[in-house]
Amino acid sequence: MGVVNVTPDSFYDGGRHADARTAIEHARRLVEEGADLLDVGGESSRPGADAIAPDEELRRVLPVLDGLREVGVPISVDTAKPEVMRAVLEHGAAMINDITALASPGALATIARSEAAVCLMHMQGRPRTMQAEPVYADVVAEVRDFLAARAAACCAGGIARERIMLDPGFGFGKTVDHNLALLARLDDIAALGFPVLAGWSRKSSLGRITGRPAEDRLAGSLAVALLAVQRGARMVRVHDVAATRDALAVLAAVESAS
Ligand code: HH2
Repeated sequence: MGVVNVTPDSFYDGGRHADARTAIEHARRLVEEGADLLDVGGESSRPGADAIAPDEELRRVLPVLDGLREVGVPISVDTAKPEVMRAVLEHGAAMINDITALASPGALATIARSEAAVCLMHMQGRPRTMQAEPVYADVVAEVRDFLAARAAACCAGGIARERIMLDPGFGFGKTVDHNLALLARLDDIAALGFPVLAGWSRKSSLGRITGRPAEDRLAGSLAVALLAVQRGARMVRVHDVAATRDALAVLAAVESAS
């Protein structure tokens, strides 16, 4: 899953493709590099980020969706707002990636009425304050139980199992130790029986581990992509598609030899 942030303030690529034309060019490049799916986002969810109005989010995202109709891969939209979901589904989005796991009133029903896929992500708190002091008794069990409950609510609300994927939400209300515990035991989340998405690309936990700024976290991001797939992730959400594909091709070659 290649990341296309149409924002001025995303933590890594904020402002790099904030207008529709450059975002579309960037998205096409990610597809040429081998992305199977694109995740278009109009609102940053980095720690400390303020929410934006639905109108502004749509102003950013809709022209990009319209420009990507013929891009050849499905488009996911990263949003938590039902009014944004409704509009992007009409503009061809095939999946909604919701960092709040369809918590907003009306969000679940909106997806149930559509044929779209949905990614349900775990987050403790909200982006403005989530990194202040995240606390868990058992992070893996709590995240697993939350995702299981949200998936069950979606199924009960009319969203077929096959349309659902789960994401533990690395970096969303989690310390480095929480993120590492979730990565080490990602197979516990995969055991719920839904495809798992993992998003570590260039995140600050990698900065804590390697001492490097976001621009220099490619090697760390590739290492985590491999580890996540080895532990059961079916999809990785990344900024660097070509390099990630190469790393995963090596992993696949080794696994088919063993
Ligand atoms: N991470 C980010 C945003 N959306 N969605 C899912 N499902 N999983 C993630 O790990 C995830 C996500 C944050 O990364 P990015 O989009 O690059 O930054 P920003 O939120 O600052 O736009």
